[in-house]
Amino acid sequence: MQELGRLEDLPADYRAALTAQNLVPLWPSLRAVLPPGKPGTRTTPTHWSYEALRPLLLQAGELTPIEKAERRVLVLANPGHGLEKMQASACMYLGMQLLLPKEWAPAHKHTPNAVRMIVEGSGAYTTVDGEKCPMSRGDLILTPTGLWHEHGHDGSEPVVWLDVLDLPLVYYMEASYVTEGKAQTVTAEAAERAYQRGGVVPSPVFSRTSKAYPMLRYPWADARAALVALAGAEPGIEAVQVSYVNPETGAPCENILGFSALMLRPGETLRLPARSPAMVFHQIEGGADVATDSHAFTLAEADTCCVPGFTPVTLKNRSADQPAFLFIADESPLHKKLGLYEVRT
Ligand code: GTQ
Repeated sequence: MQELGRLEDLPADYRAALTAQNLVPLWPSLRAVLPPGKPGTRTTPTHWSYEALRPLLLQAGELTPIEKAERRVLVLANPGHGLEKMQASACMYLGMQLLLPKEWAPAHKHTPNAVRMIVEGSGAYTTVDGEKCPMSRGDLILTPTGLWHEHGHDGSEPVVWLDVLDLPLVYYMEASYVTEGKAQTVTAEAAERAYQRGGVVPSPVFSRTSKAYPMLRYPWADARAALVALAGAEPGIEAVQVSYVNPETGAPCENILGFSALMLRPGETLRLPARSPAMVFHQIEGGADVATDSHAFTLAEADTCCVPGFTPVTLKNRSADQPAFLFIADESPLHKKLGLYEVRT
């Protein structure tokens, strides 16, 4: 590829004249913004050990009362982007949030979409759009763009969950903001929720819901049972994976990020081809090794890691006799909507 002229090749007075008129020559930066063959990725494969971060999160509970935090979160920041950017990847934000018994994280709504993957504890709940969603290990709870949400805790032990937001993208778009609100009136308990499963959806008097987000809580017991059943029904299937979808449309459950659960069968090694979106893996049960050509991570239960796009990944279940379960978040709905999605085999 042709080497292009550098900024230093230009006379200083010419450069100053450009700057004075808010003009920039393209050619010194052309190869940086359009690198040949494959994008440059700031996202560095990064691993966060739950065992290592947990004491620091609990310490945050002693150091900062909930009133002074609103959301008591330690952000899982990717050093490749700079920690202060609070990004796991270009479009994904990850945070570990702590709520102590009797605490309340007040109602708000915001433009970024969020989900929570519950990591430990019981007795806490998130109320989303009036629907009270109890939190147990492995549950996925959506708080999509524009829906009111608040977190409460009636139990006796600390509750921790992983927040996944498309905040970096929405912030970059200069579209990120929050609206504060009053405590919501609970209109439905998720235990009695209308949307229990895909395939059969509520349609009273033959009319279907107009809600953009009909299902807000995806209990782990259901997703796990679906994975175990899939593994049993299709022993030859390439990957035992289920996606979290909108039960009305079958589309990804949120607009920008995609979420799925993967079961690695005992002793299984799964090779994922390079795809354009970045990915996050969170270990729900068991232990998996996650490897790229440059990094290798040993995930213990509740550990989280991220991998940039355009990177083949190998996942290996370390147990020869127990399945391992991973929660996966990625940027694929965004890439597909923008026509940028690529798989390289
Ligand atoms: O729980 O609403 O990690 O608004 C970041 C922003 C969690 C939340 C985060 C938020 C929340």
